[in-house]
Amino acid sequence: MAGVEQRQNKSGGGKKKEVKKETGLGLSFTKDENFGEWYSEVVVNGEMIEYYDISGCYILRPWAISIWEIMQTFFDAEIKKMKVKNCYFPLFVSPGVLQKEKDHIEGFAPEVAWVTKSGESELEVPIAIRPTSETVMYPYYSKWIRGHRDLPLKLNQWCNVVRWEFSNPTPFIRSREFLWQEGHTAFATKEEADTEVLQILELYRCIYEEFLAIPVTKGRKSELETFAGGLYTTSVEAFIPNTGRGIQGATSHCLGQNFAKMFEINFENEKGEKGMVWQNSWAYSTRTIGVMVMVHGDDKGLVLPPKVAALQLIVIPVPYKDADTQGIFDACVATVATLSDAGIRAEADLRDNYSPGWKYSNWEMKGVPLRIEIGPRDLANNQVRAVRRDNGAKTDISRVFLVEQVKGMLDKIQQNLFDVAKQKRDACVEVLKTWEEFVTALGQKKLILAPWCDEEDVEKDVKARTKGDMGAAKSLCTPFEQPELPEGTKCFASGKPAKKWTYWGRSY
Ligand code: 87F
Repeated sequence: MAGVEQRQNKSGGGKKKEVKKETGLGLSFTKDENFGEWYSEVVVNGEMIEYYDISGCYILRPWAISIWEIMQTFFDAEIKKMKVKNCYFPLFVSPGVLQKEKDHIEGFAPEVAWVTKSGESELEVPIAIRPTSETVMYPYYSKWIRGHRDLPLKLNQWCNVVRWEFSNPTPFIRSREFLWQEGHTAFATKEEADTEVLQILELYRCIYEEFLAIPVTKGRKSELETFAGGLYTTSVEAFIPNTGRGIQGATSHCLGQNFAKMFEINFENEKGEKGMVWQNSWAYSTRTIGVMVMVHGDDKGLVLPPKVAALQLIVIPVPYKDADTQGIFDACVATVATLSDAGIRAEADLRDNYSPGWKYSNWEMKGVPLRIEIGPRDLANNQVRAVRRDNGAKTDISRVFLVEQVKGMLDKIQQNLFDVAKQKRDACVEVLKTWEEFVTALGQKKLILAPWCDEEDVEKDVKARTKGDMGAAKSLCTPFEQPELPEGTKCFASGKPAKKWTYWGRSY
C-alpha cells in the first residue's frame, strides 16, 4: 500500500485513492490517466496474477487459469477435429540441436535460458530450456517420417516455454515463462500446408473475436517480421487504444522446407521418389488474457466476456433489518440452482462478514459479467434485479422468465463488449498516404493503414526514423482484406510504387 501511494504521488494521478484507503477496494489508478499502473493493479486486485520474487515471472491464479482452460477446451476440440494429436516433448534442449538451425536461433539467442549446474557441480554440457520446440521435435519427425503413409504428421503440445526477456516485463503480455500451445505439422505438399495455416488462423480469430470479444485483423507479416527459418508468417493482430499499440495475438507459420532440409525430414512418395516435407507451426499463448484485460477492463476492474468467465453470474442477497433474511437467502440458493441447471456458471455470495456494497465492488473488480441482487422487495414480487458489469444497466427480471432472460443478457453483454471494442479500435484507424501524415498519426496513437512498396529496407528505414523512448514503429500486418489500391499510388515511406495496404504502428 505504501508503495502504491508513493508511486501515485509521483504520478500525481489517482482520484480513487480515498475510496481505496477506506475500504481496501477500488483502484488507485484510472485506465486513462495511468494505463501501466492501472493494468498492474487490475490483474492483481482482480485475482488473476500474484507478483513473484523473480522478475518477469507471475503466479497465474485460478481466476486466470479458468479463462485459459475455457479457451483450451475449445481449441483442443477444434484441432482434434483436424486430426491433430497431442503429445509432450521434454522441456530441455541439448545445445547441439538448439544451434542446428542457425538462422532460426540467431536473433533469439540472448533470450535462451540455460541450466549450468546441478547442486554444486557444473554440468559438463549446459542444457537449454525450450523457448519454442522446433529443434526439440524435428529430429524425431525425421525419424518417424519415412514414407507418404506417415504423412501428414500433426502434433500439438500444451506447455510452458521460457524466454529470458529483458525489456519491461508485463503480466501475460511479456513474461519470462508463459503457457501456450504449439502445433507442428508436416505434409507431403505445400497446398496442404497452405490450407492448414489459414484454418488455424481462423481458429485464432475465433478465440479473439468470439470468446474474448476482441476484434482482430488477419493478415500476413512483412519479410522483416516473418519467423526466420520460415517461409511466411500469418497472424491475428489486436490493438490497444489506450496505448496506441498493436499487439500480435497469435501466429500461424508456413515453414516451407527449411527445417526439413536442416533436420532431414524426408519421405518417399507412391512412385518411390524422394521428397522433403512441407511444415507449419502455430501458437497462441496466455498473452490472450492480457489483451482481454487491456481491451475490456475499466476503472472498476476486470470486465470478463461471458464466454470465458469462470463465473458468469453472481447472486448477492440484500437483506434488510426486519425483512425475511432466510427467505432472501433461500431465494439466492434457488436462483443459483435454476441457473446452474440451465448450464449458466452461477454462484451465490452468502458470506455474512461483508456488506452487499462491498460484495458489489469485489465482484465488479473480478469482472463477473452479471450480478443478481435479491432484496425484500424482489422476494415479495417474485423477481430479481440484474446488473450488467459492462454498462451498469439494471433490469428487474421475473423469476418465471429467469433462465431465458439471463441467457439473453449474457449474449447481449458478449456482443456489446465486442461492438464497443470494435468501435474504439476503428476510431483509432487512420488511412493515410504520406510520411508527414504518418508521423502525425503515430503521435496521436493511431493504428495506421498505409500503402507500402513492401521493401525490407524501407521498413528498416521506417523503424530507424521513428526511434525514440516510445519505441519504433513497424509494420503490423498486411491485411488479407485489402482496400482498393488505385494505379499509381505511392508508398508512404519511400515514394516508390505501392504494392499493398499495410497496417503500421507501435507495438508490444
Ligand atoms: C526465443 C528464443 C529462441 C521466438 C524465440 O511462433 C527461439 C525463439 O524461435 C523462436 N522466440 N521464436 C519464434 C517462434 C516461432 C514459432 N514456434 C512454434 C511460433 C509458433 C510456435
